[in-house]
Amino acid sequence: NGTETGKSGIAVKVPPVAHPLGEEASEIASNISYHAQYSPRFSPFKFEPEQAFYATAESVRDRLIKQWNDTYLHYHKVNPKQTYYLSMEYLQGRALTNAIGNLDIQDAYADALKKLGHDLENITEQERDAALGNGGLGRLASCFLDSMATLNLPAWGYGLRYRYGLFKQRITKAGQEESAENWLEKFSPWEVVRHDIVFPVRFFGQVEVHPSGSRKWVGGEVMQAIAYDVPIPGYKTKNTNSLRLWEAKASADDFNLFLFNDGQYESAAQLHSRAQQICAVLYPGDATEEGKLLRLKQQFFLCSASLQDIICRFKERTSGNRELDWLQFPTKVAVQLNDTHPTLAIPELMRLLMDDEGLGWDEAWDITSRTIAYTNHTVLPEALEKWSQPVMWKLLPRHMEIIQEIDKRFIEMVQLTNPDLENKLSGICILDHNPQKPVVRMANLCVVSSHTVNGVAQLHSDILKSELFADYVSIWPNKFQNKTNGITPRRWLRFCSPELSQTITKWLKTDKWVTDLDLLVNLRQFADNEGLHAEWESAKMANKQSLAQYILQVTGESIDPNTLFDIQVKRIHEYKRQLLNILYVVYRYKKLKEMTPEERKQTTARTVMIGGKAFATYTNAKRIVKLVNDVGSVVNTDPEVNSYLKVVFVPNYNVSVAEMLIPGSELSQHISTAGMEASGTSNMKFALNGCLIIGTLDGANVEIREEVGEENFFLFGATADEVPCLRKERVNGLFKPDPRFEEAKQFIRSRAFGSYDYNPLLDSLEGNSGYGRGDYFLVGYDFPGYLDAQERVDEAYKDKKRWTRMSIMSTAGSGKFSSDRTISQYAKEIWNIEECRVP
Ligand code: B1N
Repeated sequence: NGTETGKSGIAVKVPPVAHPLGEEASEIASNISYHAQYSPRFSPFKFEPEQAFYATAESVRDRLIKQWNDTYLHYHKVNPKQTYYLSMEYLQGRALTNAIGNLDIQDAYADALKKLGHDLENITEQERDAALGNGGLGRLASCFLDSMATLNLPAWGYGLRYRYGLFKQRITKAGQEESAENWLEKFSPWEVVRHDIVFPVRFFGQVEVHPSGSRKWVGGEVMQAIAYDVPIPGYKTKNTNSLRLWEAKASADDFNLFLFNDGQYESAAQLHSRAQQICAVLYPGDATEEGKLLRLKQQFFLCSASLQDIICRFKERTSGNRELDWLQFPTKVAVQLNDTHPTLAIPELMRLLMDDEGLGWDEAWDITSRTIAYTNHTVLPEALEKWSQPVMWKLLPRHMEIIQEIDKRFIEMVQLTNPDLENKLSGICILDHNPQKPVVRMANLCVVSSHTVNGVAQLHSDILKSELFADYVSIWPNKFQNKTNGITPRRWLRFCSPELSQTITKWLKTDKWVTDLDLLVNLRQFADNEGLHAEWESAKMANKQSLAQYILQVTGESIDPNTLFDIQVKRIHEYKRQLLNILYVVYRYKKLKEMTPEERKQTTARTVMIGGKAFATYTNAKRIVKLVNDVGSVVNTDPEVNSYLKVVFVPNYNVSVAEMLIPGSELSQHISTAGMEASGTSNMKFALNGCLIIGTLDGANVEIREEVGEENFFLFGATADEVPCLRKERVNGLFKPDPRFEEAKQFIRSRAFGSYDYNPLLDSLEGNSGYGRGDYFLVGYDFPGYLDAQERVDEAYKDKKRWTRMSIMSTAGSGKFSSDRTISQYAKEIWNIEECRVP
């Protein structure tokens, strides 16, 4: 099997040359061997899983590069209108399974690796997650890239190549501990550095006025942006798009040899180390002024490099021997801003068009506002970006002039066309001149400058129109749209749950659902079919067993696959109400303790899994993490109860952990205070995998419930339009808490789960005012309804047939939530781009 014993007596792997395999598999095996030997990154003659992973990835990359180059050339030749998705975050996760699956060569790769003494599944687990994002917004960007390639759309992503991704989470006695996620520690086999794609990006400096009246930004500090490209293959298509990630470097002449030879090593390389700071980490802490400035620099760096590149490509593709027609720009380029984080693309495009290309204001404004569109992802006031005017003047003086001018013209326009809005102007204009804290309101700049603004689920888009952006609707009634989020069915069903996928394909008699997810509705006709039930249950059980295996491995806790697997995984945030979940677990535990052994046997045994990262400085979120772990320590070691209830905190939740959890889930919790979760996307992944949802009428839950049927959704809680009134009632002391809610809190206060002081956390659910106090998130109000919904869950689970039917109906109703549907709608209704298939 290619193993020889070397002189040292150490077994070394010598990859074989010829294989008794199918032609494709043997070609693959020799290609993997070739990379192991001739793309050396490790000591020779080592071919352990890690080396096998890198060699396999490089071999897959070889195949991708051919079609990647073809795609580039094809787009260049056809010159279609192209979309550029600007995002500060991408949560790509692992790429190997996805690439092999999209290329449709799983079997050949599995065979080839077997011959080389390895197991494909085991090899794929060697890959580090690319975690260049925080949560839903970053993962959405990655799902979108997958759909854009699968739909053969000319569309690229632009982002930053962070050296350290989202922190790694470890759970200790003290709770969550963070450490740097060094995903590039070895190297990434997927990125290709383009040494010829380099653009200068300026910071600070001043504006120079020429006698002609034209203005130019000069001086300051200039960094170089260098492109790292990642291939984005589509599913069973040649089209392979690019995710272009920028890295900052100083130019060679910025190294001061004179200072260095004088022994002043740090000063000599000062610009180099400042350049390294820019892409060092995802979301630098913004508690300090330095942190805020660095984040702003990152945002501008992304915008400036990307737009220079886009303009360059426009010139290359369009001009030929004709003279450039700038008015064609919006017919060739669509730029989508993923939230306000890349807002500086607006003044930067204006600047490039006016100061570098010599266009006038009106022309530049026309081009910019026809090119750019903006997606809003949140209505939470603390997440709406506002940048200090003095900081912006210092870092980006020319952009501030432009923003001022946009604001001035907007105000004049409103006064002329909508005089009735005069008293609203101070709220909708861009610059807030509050003398205490003058700021630039980025969302306002986006709305004013974009041709289209969209929310990410119907309810969220309605709230944007009726509340956050209400005053703009009377100015531009047609600017606002909804684009309900979606998820890629490849990663989130086809590849993460091969067993269930096979069952679906067998019963639908086609695998076309992988790219046409609406076909899943055809499962409905078999919802009561015993044959399907048996296969469905066995696929879910296999996934539950793998999940139990995984939990044992990462937590040491053994969980029983015959219990109800109940999961809540997402960033820890008070509005997502993990606290509601754990308070109910505490209540359930207390009731179990009070029961007789006979009574306990009548209950539905559950394993509650909760996972997610808390922002490092978010105290209450970290307290919630600690509480879940403390409750787990007590419940799981209580022999009276632990066969009926277990509580597990799943550490370091990320994309690849999600791929393990979601297929094994039966119930998942999406229980945010109504009106606060813009959409949610894990709700879609769970539903697609036949997991039932217990949830509120928030974000995309509303649409999921419509699609899967209300009888297949465990609904509870206040609605978004009731929330403001309920908050007022609390403030006025009109709220009477349910005794069961008091009982649960009291049980924790009694130190039943250890000596840690949870009073401050529980106090946030009491009192009567303030954000985060006075139970702003209405945990107390929704508690009784939640208990009731949980009882309905227990009842339903006791009837296995009924549960399996609900599970099938859940998958069958998930077709709408394919990101292919979402992206087709963006393409038609916002970007105006068409398929450009590589022949
Ligand atoms: O975007 C997701 C939605 O499904 C979620 O409901 C929403 O919460 C999420 C500042 C954000 N909104 N805002 C952010 C991310 C990073 C940051 O620095 C805000 N993330 C969301 C996809 O639409």
